[in-house]
Amino acid sequence: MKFTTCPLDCYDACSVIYKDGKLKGDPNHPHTQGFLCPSLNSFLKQERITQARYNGKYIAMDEALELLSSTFKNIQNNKLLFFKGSGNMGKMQDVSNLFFEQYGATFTQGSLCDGAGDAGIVEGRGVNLALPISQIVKSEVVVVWGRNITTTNAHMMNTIKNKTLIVIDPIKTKLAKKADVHVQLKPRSDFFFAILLARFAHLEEMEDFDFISNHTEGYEDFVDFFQGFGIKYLIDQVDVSVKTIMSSLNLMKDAKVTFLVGVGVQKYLHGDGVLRAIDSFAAMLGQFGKEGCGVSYLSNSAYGFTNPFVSKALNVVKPTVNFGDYESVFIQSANPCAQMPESNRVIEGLKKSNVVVYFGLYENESSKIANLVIPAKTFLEKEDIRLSYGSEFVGQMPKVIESDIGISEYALTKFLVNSFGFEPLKDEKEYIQEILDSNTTKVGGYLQSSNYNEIPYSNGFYTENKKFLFIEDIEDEKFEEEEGYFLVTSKPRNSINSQFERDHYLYIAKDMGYEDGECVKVSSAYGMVELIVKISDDIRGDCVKICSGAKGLNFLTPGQKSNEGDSAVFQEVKVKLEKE
Ligand SMILES: Nc1nc2c(c(=O)[nH]1)N[C@H]1C(S)=C(S)[C@@H](COP(=O)(O)OP(=O)(O)OC[C@H]3O[C@@H](n4cnc5c(=O)[nH]c(N)nc54)[C@H](O)[C@@H]3O)O[C@H]1N2
Ligand SMILES: Nc1nc2c(c(=O)[nH]1)N[C@H]1C(S)=C(S)[C@@H](COP(=O)(O)OP(=O)(O)OC[C@H]3O[C@@H](n4cnc5c(=O)[nH]c(N)nc54)[C@H](O)[C@@H]3O)O[C@H]1N2
Ligand code: SF4
Ligand SMILES: [Mo]
Repeated sequence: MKFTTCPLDCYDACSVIYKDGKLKGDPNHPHTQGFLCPSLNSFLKQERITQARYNGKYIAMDEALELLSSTFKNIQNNKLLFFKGSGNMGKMQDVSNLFFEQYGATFTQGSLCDGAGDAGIVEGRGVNLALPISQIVKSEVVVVWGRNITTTNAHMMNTIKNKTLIVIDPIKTKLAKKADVHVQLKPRSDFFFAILLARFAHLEEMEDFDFISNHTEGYEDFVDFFQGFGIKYLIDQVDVSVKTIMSSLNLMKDAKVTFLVGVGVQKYLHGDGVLRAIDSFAAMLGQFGKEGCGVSYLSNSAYGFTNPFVSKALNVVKPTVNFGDYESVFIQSANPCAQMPESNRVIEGLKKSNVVVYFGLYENESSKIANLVIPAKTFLEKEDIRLSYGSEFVGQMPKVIESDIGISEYALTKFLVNSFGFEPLKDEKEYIQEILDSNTTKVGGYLQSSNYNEIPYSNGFYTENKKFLFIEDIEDEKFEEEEGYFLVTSKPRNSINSQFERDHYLYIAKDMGYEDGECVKVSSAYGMVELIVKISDDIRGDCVKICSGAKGLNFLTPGQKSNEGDSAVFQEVKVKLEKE
């Protein structure tokens, strides 16, 4: 029996036992408590790439590595793009930085995921810390805001059991059905909803003036700012009843509230403003730095840890990168042909690049387009460690099995630095130890980030004057007038983005003129895809839902970046439907 940690891009970072060729949950872990989700349960069954190939011809790993090295020796250094995704959250994924930086390759900055919201949090708090599970347990009211806990963060369900629950989501999710109040607002209206809550909280005198005067700055400007929005205007924007708004606010009165916010609220140009408005509402109620309260988003898990792989390379913005500008593109742990926005542009760009290298586990849209395919090792076959963006826990990931298939990121990087005569790598365990030693504490037999030895922000915020800065401005390009359905593109139950069992349906409300099983053409200003309809009782009539990982989905989405945070804005688009 050996212990490891799930490597997948997920809030939970489950503690895992590998025994007799099987993966099982670790029943003793205080947060993840023994069960695994459908994705990790299908990990060992998933067909993987077993052999390297070049232009369709199978080759030995040695040959693949020589080809890689000679390709890189024959191009201009800044014409090599290093593109890394989030197929595996292990810290050793970043060891490749050490080669690509010395080589002079171009890196990407920004995010396809949580970057816009993160930027908004940093503006107000200085550093984006998670709320430890140990604090969420102590809260009385939980507000789940644009996060689909039962699907994407399943182990949180235990933590929030028996608490008063408010869900804010345009979809009636499984959790929304169990909630005390479900605010089924219009997509893209969360900024207005946060402002509405602040307006009503002010009228109801719910402010914590002690907290406001000691720990924040700009409250008066915030009041002026939210009072600048008329109540009727705000209610029209969010499209929910006053009764629903008031019942959610009343539940928060004099309670310890935790807000669990997900990426759903910020896949828009103004995503930073949404998170900052949510934070500002929580701050006026004094819900920071105390027991049992706070706002938790996908946090900066690396805060406080040493990063032996930090890179000062030239960066281009990730969601808008033009692959066609590079002679060679090295894709690691990513499937950009499916997961980047504006697939037409991505695929055209990659076709212009002379040598596309795909370094991954599975065949997908990106491995198909690649010239050189190099199989990776799985998390079970290499040394690693992972942090969690959803909790305080740190997971060790020692090698638990030997395998002849694939190569690890460490071994590939070692080959390249040696082949180029660059500074040699340290032993891989040394890097892992360095990360561990920098910021971990053992609590109840499990490692956690030392940042959480105290309640986050209890000693002040991480801004210059240690105070929280309220929002007082928003840049919000309106697209409401545009015709069509809002595109809600959230996470599927049985896959992690494009890995495992992908969900390819178009979900739409009934009585919209479509039937189950029907094929429809979905189009936007960026492209078109044909999908099969599934009627759902859980969706507002003004939206359709297509899960992340659905084939062709990102032909519909805009290759733009958010106002702040260099993040993708997958939902900044409306779509039209046409019958076949
Ligand atoms: N099973 C599974 N788990 C996963 C993943 C997966 O693919 N599958 N992916 C992982 C990754 S990469 C991430 S980043 C996390 C993300 O996990 P979550 O933060 O849960 O993100 P999403 O599923 O994208 O969206 C969450 C919710 O936001 C709602 N939503 C959409 N638009 C809006 C809006 O405008 N306002 C509001 N209030 N809500 C809105 C959606 O209906 C959905 O219920 O999950 C991780 N966990
Ligand atoms: N429309 C729409 N698009 C989205 C999203 C959305 O909600 N809607 N979500 C966005 C978000 S939040 C995210 S995080 C991105 C995710 O997008 P990606 O980062 O592209 O993630 P995946 O689709 O999971 O593909 C990861 C790849 O990593 C490879 N891999 C897995 N483990 C390893 C390993 O150990 N080593 C190596 N070398 N490779 C490995 C696998 O082969 C897999 O194909 O997608 C974004 N795209
Ligand atoms: S994907 Fe998430 S829920 Fe599933 S096993 Fe991994 S960490 Fe746990
Ligand atoms: Mo993500």
